[in-house]
Amino acid sequence: MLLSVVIPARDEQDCIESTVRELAAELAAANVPHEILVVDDASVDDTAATVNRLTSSIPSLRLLRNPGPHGFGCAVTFGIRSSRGDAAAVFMADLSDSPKDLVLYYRKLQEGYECVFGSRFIKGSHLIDYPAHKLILNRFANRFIAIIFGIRYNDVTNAFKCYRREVIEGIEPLLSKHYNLTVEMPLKAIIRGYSYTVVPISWRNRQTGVSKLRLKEMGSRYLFIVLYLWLEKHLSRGDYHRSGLQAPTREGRSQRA
Ligand SMILES: Nc1nc2c(ncn2[C@@H]2O[C@H](COP(=O)(O)OP(=O)(O)O)[C@@H](O)[C@H]2O)c(=O)[nH]1
Ligand SMILES: [Mg+2]
Repeated sequence: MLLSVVIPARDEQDCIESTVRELAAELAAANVPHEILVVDDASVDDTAATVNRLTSSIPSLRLLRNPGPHGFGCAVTFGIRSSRGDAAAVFMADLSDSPKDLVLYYRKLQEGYECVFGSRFIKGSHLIDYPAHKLILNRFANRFIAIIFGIRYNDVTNAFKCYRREVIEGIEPLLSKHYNLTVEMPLKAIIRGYSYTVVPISWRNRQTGVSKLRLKEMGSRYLFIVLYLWLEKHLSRGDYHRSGLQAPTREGRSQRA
């Protein structure tokens, strides 16, 4: 099973090399067949040149350039659609996520799960230097999502997750152009009926560079996608569920096709 690791990167020249090297080494040591796709998104620094240089020594590495429109969601979607793996994981360029946890994700896929989601807020997880204001907003947003969707999973908003190919195809079309994609992908997979498991993961704040997340610009976009998916779950009568169409019968009632 080939694993595609999609890394969106904008202006990450100071960390992209160590991220790619650590990731490639860990996956190789664990014998995980993989490709690493760094999606550069109009970086104005040396991100693309650095990745380009690394491709000669790391054969599993590919540099993709998102032609635009730009944004986190557009870049990840472009990377996922260009990937060739039987499964794809989204991984951050700033090495906030742990390559060891990605190996754990892969093992869970091998057990048969269709999605593997990490949580930074369960027994066994580690959280290092999470900014306090983000943590408060994060816990509020995840609580809200868990309540309105009736799920127990408490870290929907984190991007670092893994999906089998059938899930990636089943959650199209992806609508989010920005960070709200981090919520669209897992929530859609859940409400469309794909199986998932949750494992404890570690997360540490970036050591170099600056955060690109602008919460003020993203708040309404997060709410848009959450409400959109809530409407899909409650009003679409299963039209987008993996189990297929609910064809209307002559009496006007629905039945599973
Ligand atoms: N391709 C692309 N990547 C982005 C964009 N914005 C952020 N990223 C990447 O998304 C990841 C998470 O961004 P980051 O700034 O660390 O957000 P934070 O961890 O929430 O503070 C990093 O790998 C960034 O390089 C973008 O517009 N395009
Ligand atoms: Mg980060």
